[in-house]
Amino acid sequence: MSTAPAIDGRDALLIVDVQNDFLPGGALGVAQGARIIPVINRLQDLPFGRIVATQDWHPRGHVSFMADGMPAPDRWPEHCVAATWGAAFPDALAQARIGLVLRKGMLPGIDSYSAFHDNDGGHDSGLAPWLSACGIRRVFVCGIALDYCVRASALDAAAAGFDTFVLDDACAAINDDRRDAHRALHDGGIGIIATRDLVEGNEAP
Ligand code: VGL
Ligand code: ZN
Repeated sequence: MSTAPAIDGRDALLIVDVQNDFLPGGALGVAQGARIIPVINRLQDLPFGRIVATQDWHPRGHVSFMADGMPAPDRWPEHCVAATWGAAFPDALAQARIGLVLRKGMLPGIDSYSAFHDNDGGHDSGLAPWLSACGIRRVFVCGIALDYCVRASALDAAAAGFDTFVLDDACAAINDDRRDAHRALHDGGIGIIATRDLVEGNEAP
């Protein structure tokens, strides 16, 4: 059990890819997707200094889309095409406190699971220096998918020097078995915590 860290202005919440296409009814809908939205809304009531939301935002014909419906590693059904309904935030997601929306996966030939850079390690998004300039020390990550974009973003946040936590119950996973993702996060020095602990830890006595 991790202790619940008290949240203040030096903490950031990173909401990864909570978009219609990753929710039930979307092109790459993840079953648990709808359940995490009220949890993420509750998290946004904590006194984070910055709340950042990413959007997977692909051009038509993006390299990550399966050709001829052929399954392959890192190939997916067409999803989150820029400026379509599937790429939009769901109406149920609270958006008033989101201070930065960061779009990724926009280049046709390379995918970007992480909010920090593309899958080849290039094209730094500028997120790490921006968070540092805002005085952020710790990053709390939630969203979709735990085993892809949440995992990659959390590992990069830790690699950039932020104390990093993943809110496990505020994440939806593509694979039902979360063990690989948890192991990778743990090996990256990332704390895996529950939203309930964080919220309770921040309630006035
Ligand atoms: C994601 C697969 C393809 C994600 C994005 O947000 O985890 N997964 N594009
Ligand atoms: Zn994608």
